[in-house]
Amino acid sequence: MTVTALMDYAAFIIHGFIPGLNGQSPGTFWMPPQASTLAPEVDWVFYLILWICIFFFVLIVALMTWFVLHYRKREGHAEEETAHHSMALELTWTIIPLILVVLIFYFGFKTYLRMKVAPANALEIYVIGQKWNWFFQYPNGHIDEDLHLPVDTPVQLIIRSEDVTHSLFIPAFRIKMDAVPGRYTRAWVRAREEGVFPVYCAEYCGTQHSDMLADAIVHEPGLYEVWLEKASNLLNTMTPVEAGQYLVNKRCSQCHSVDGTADVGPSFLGVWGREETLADGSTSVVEENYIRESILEPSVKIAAGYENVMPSFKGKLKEEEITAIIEYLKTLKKD
Ligand code: HEC
Ligand SMILES: [Cu+2]
Repeated sequence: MTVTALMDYAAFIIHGFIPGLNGQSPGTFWMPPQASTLAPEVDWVFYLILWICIFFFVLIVALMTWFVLHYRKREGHAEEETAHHSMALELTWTIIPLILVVLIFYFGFKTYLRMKVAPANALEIYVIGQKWNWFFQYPNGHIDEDLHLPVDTPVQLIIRSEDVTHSLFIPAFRIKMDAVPGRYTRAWVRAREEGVFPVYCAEYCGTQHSDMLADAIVHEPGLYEVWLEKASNLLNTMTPVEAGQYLVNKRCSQCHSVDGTADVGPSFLGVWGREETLADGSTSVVEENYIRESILEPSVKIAAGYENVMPSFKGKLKEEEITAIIEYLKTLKKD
């Protein structure tokens, strides 16, 4: 590593300590980009607390070290009388921290309120957490695996879970909100810049938790509508086999491979027409109805050797989409 590279690296790290410097930046060593209007505010409170902590850490450790050295027990030094009470000191170290915590509360609460209350005209998008995928449902009913949103527009996310507790985490937007079964939670965002930002699940929700990823895609003005129109009519622009492949890639591939390797679920390679042994010892031929039932009511027939962990896609895949998946599975023949 050259000296300049080291210096660039140091500057990158230090840069991350100074609020305000990273306005429209690609992020710092410490922080993701500030892609939402609330991000700079959140970071400001974070840096305020960080700098107060750094200041007192240095002050306290320095004083402590100095006291230990200065007042250590030595030859020829009589033991000193300990002071019992100092009104001035007591007041100082009560009033200064009081002012500091009131300030932290003031800025923290102000930002918290702004995060809680979305503008009334916000675009509403439903977010569904399900082992182990995020789904986003748009106002026209279209369900997608990624969060698409227009730039500079308030978007209200209404979040729920189909199974266990998940947590919608979009670092670039400074959003982290639990998806709790049996209730709705909310978060909102106004994206500042176009781009693609990662979406995570921040609540450990089972074996594939770390694969519960999606993209937040911020579109430039006008292009969100174009995308929504196109995505909603996917089946009109592709052949069923192409659409089926697309859907399997997006929704099934974290559990089902198409190359013969068994994953959480059986591979789709050669699945069509196979005589499947079920957990109760009976057999069933894999044809249209078997696949449709597997997708809508996965716990009715369990393939032997596998756990009953496949989520139901009822309401998440249209009948035409299920047909498209079936058409695609038919093409995955073992040769
Ligand atoms: C969370 C993991 C997971 C996801 C996501 C998932 N599956 Fe499954 N799937 C399984 C498991 C595990 C089994 C075996 C147990 C059972 O039969 O329910 C299975 C079984 C199946 C079967 C029966 C296969 C056989 O050989 O009997 C079909 C068909 C199927 N899944 C289709 C799909 C489709 C289509 C999707 C995407 C729309 C999908 N699955 C998404 C886990 C998953
Ligand atoms: Cu999760």
